[in-house]
Amino acid sequence: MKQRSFVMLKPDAVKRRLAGEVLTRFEKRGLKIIATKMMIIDSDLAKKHYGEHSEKPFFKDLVNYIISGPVLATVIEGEECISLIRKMVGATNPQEADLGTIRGDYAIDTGRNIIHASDSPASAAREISLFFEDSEICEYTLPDEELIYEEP
Ligand code: IDP
Repeated sequence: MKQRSFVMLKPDAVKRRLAGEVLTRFEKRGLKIIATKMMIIDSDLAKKHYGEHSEKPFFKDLVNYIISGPVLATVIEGEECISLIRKMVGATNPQEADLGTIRGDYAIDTGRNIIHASDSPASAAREISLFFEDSEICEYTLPDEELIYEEP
């Protein structure tokens, strides 16, 4: 089933000039970028985005981290792409992330793990609508879909 995931390159990824390299991984996998924008999140949006963690001891640091510089908010589309992207991203703690995953290759600390990706269809829908208007999402067909999918 075709899905959309919300992916965000966090400020450490942008400042470390890793954003292009990470997005390239998704493109090379065959996934389709259908929206992207650089923005500096305000703390209201950060608190909404990470609302499920509001009672956690790291919440304040997490919000401060995510508003500390520009992020690249992105929507990616593809078959079953929510779990596929989570696999590509790797474990929350980069020390536990497999080599070959984004966090396993580029990050060391949980609190500087460079990327966010939706963990379920419900989170994806919520996060996409927090960050994007419908008019900012581009619907288009990739010319090589039959090379990526058995049944495009
Ligand atoms: P996820 O990003 O892999 O989905 P979540 O558990 O949803 O992981 O946590 C959201 C973000 O909060 C993590 O990506 C990480 O930046 C931060 N975080 C999670 N646990 C900790 C922690 O124990 N210390 C510091 N930051 C944490």
